[in-house]
Amino acid sequence: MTDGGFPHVVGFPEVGRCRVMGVLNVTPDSFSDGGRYFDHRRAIEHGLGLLAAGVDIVDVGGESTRPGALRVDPEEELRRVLPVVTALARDGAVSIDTMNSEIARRAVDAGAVLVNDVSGGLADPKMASFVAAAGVAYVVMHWRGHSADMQTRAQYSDVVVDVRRELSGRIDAVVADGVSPSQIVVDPGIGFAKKPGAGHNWALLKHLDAIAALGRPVLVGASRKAFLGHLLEVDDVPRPPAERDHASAAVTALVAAAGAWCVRVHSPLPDVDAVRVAARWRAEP
Ligand code: PMM
Repeated sequence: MTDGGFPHVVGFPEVGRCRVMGVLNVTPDSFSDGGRYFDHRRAIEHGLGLLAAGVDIVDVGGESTRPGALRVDPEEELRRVLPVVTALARDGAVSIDTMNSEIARRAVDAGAVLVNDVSGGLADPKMASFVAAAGVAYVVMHWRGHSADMQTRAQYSDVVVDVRRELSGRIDAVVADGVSPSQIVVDPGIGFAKKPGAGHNWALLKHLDAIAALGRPVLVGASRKAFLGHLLEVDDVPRPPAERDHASAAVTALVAAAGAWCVRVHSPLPDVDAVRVAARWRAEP
């Protein structure tokens, strides 16, 4: 089954365009939005605002994965995300951004329809079997280790070939644990063990077709990341995260035109229009 040229993913009806996922980090220390939504009431308000702006999915996360970040205690992660997932799932599609199968289970019980696991099942050996049993969509991202020291692992002979091979291995592993291919969305992991100045992220974005050739839909999370700050720097000073949204929307237009299934973004208004432009662009013979 296809979705306007996009492979079908369980639980996601056809929309004929790249989807937009709005980021909702319920953390005190995210690089991109600096703890603005740490309070539950503000987080829920922001999530409703994302839905009103036209996002297809709100991605709720309670653990910062910025380079150098330390792990959060699971009790605390649950305390951060559960009330927010519960409230927002009444109004729209919610995904849970977690590497912990117990957090994923509680979020799915509360109405989340997608598990977004930046570790691609590597951080918690129980994640894939949970996702298999739950039957929900599952984002498998390229990951080489926890944020505390991930940038030391940004060594590639050919970043596109290496990321594709490692993602292929993760697909095989989670399918061996019972996940159906129709649940899987793959993600090249922009900024995760990828050096902003080394061109790793640009190579992956430009050659998204190599990732799509794995046979599963592709999600791209480039919004506000350091490689954009690096591109837009002035006098060796990177552009700050909150001033990277125009560049983020440009990436959205390009990857959506190249066939991405979903983009994960912070400030979605331009992206919501950009994916429609890209769909029309793709429809033109
Ligand atoms: N990036 C971040 C967090 N979660 N999930 C997926 N699937 N892909 C990503 O690229 C990704 C992610 C880190 O960015 P943030 O701190 O702005 O949320």
